[in-house]
Amino acid sequence: MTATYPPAEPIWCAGCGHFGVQASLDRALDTLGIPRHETIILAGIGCSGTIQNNLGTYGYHALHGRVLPSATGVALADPSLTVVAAGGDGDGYAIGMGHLVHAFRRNVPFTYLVMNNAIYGLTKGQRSPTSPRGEDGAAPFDAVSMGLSVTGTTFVARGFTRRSAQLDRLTLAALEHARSGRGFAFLEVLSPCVNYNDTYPEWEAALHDVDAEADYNPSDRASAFRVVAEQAAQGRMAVGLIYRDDSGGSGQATAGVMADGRARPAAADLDPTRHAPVLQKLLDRYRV
Ligand SMILES: Cc1ncc(C[n+]2csc(CCOP(=O)(O)OP(=O)(O)O)c2C)c(N)n1
Ligand code: SF4
Ligand SMILES: [Mg+2]
Repeated sequence: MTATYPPAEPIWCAGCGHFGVQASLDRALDTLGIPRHETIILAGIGCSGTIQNNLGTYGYHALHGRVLPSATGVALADPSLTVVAAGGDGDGYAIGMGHLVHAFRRNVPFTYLVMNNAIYGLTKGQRSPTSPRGEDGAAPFDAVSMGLSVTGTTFVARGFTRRSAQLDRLTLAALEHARSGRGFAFLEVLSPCVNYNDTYPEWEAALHDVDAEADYNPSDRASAFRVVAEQAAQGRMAVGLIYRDDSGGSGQATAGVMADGRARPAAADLDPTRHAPVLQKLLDRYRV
């Protein structure tokens, strides 16, 4: 028997930025004609970690900070699916930070949407790694700079929920990058928490839009890094399509082959029953 579930109503506070992220993702799936039953959203823990209930796709609620290894497994096991990982700055940049570095390195093709509100929203407003320098003296973490610094990174973008037209374009570009097999598409969305950290006005004033720069070249990693660093030194944040490497193969999604021509791990290799005899042999060593 097959059970289907109607999309849930979002549980977010009125005015929460996460509505904008969801709306852009909803529109991007429609624009690209991606059926909901061929899409899976895996989400972390937090207010952001409920988006997977709302769009009529498959959904998976990962352990706190573990959305990226879960999404990596799904993307490798079934390359025909559109795989979207989603979560907050707390989930992705604190407990989940180690996985983010390796997701950039491995460049497995799926999209990662981080709803950055510089706070732990669900647990009522504790500081997160992107909170401004506070009493503890810790500097805020910038995932865009980190992503640019990892060899193997192929897509880095940042949007703002209040700039919905740009966010629509970036979400589309991220999905297309991942779905064409080019690799891991990282899109951080500045998504204010109106309840505990209403940053709408200050972020609006601090943005530097690289998409509006006539001579900005998103395929030039070194100059992308320089622009992001220069803006950060002035207390500003670069938004837009910051870096995209299109050189990875044909970009055509094929079930068995990655963009660079290497074979994907076959679904059969991931079948646990194939490895049952080996596992049994290992377990037998501990028999008393
Ligand atoms: C292992 C574990 N540690 C801590 C928590 C408590 N907790 C729940 S959500 C959360 C952080 C949420 O912040 P963020 O990822 O930024 O999402 P937001 O609510 O801001 O969208 C934490 C620490 C938990 N659920 N599990
Ligand atoms: S507490 Fe903040 S992050 Fe959570 S739903 Fe409300 S506005 Fe959004
Ligand atoms: Mg948060």
